[in-house]
Amino acid sequence: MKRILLIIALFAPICSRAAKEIVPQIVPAPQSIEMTKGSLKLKGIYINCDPALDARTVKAVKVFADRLSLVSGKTSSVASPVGLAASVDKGGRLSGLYFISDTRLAPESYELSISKKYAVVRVGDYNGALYALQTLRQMLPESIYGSTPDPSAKWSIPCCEIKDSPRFGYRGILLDCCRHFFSVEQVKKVLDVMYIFKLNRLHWHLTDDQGWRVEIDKYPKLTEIGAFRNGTMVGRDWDSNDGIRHGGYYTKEQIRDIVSYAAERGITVIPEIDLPGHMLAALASYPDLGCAGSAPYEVWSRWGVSKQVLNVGKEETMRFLEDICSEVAELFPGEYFNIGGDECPRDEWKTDPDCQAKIKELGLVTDEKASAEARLQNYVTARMQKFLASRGKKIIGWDEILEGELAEGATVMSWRGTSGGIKAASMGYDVIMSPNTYCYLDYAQSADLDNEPLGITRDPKRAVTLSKLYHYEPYDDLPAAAVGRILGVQCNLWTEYIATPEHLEYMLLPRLMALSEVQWCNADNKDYERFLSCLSGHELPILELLGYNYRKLD
Ligand code: TNX
Repeated sequence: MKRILLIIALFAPICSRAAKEIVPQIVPAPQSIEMTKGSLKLKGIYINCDPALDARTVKAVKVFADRLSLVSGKTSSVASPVGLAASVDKGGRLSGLYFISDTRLAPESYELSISKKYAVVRVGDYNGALYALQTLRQMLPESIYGSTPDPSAKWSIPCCEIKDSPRFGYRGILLDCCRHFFSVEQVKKVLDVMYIFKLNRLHWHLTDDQGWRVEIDKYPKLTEIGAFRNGTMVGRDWDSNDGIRHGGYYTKEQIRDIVSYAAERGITVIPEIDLPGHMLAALASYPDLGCAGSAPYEVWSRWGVSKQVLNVGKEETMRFLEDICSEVAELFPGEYFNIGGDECPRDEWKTDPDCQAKIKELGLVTDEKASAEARLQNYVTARMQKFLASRGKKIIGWDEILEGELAEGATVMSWRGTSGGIKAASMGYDVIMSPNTYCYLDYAQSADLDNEPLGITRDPKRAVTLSKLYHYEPYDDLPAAAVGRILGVQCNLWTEYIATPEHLEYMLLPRLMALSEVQWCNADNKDYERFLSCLSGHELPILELLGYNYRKLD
């Protein structure tokens, strides 16, 4: 007996290490994964596509097969639409990979059944297929992400059964290209890394006080004038200006290119035209749309909230907004349109004759619930909501749109902590949780601010560490009846202090991976230790290979 115990004691560490080694390091962790014995070779194989799969899916499978052939040094080919009979070994047995359309599966979900001879991949829809491919990639050696042949690597995947689907349908990142402009290539690089970690919404912040970034045919000055600023404040010195002209914008053609690049990766791009505040770049371009006594205007060189605001009492201004949104809506095929609505200073409205006349005309009053000016903003929101509905879009707005009375059917993005989201969900509105307390990627990644790049907040308590973000639970403090209203979670990458691609990636990574588990995994399927070991063992080397800058783990 003693000897048996001794043998067990001697071998247990080896066995558990061996067992650990074969558990694939997948982020975000699949909902369920059951390991079985052995592995399946993925070198020089046939990948069989069910004829029921659509052309896009087959194309994505081919992209995978081509990359696999390149790096493994042996051709793997896709048989389609020949169907399931295509690939059998000499003994007539199934072999290779079988991609099967299974419409019983929920949107974006997939199942992988991997045995020593073959694997069956069931996919519910296009995104499900993409995510199955991403999971397969993460089960392979890191060099699958590169384009350098690596024939001596172990081109096989462990036998297992995976059933996977996301917790939330909305899994987003906001990218602010206004405070600093980023090239089309850089936006695509962000989309690429979102795709690896199964994010599916890019909230693209395209207009702000510091720059207008989208070409509008009817109002060319928005990009001639509004897309450039004469310098930027330096560090935290509000009265300084580096004197360097900064700016840029995306042509409609570039936007279409980005939208289709994203769609190929299962990502919907949602534009944000931030209104009626954050509009200095537009006012600098069309000063007639401002409030009485407010001019002159210039595209802002500082951060913060400008007091200068659109004159929404004028019908001309409302038509301007509608025309812009109409052109922008045409560029983005998704169902949502973000109209901003945050941090709108309403002081100028208090004294502007047009705004006051509008308040009177609409019979808006100030009472204990809201000011007449807050209600004027509600009127703008409701009007834009109606207009965009006529263009087939639903609106999303920041939680300020809740002040006063919000029209039904709007989705609220909760940024000032979680309370706005909890309130909105309890009132029956759809909500996207994006609290600055957990989800602000412009906040430092450590409380040790001296060793982090200069950022928007100087308070170490507000740091959004990897662990803090990882442990965010969007259902906390939410009444049970409101749970179904949470569409998902988003992190925001504001770029006041982020001017270069390297810094942008440093702020994004690896926090994007922690976010991916908040968005994808059920609460009981999260495990910070497992997550960290995946990062250091597999995911960070992938980022390295792909040439991303990222913050090293503590
Ligand atoms: C608040 S979040 C903003 C942004 C800033 C950000 C800086 C939101 C709706 N408005 O305009 O960039 O804080 O952290």
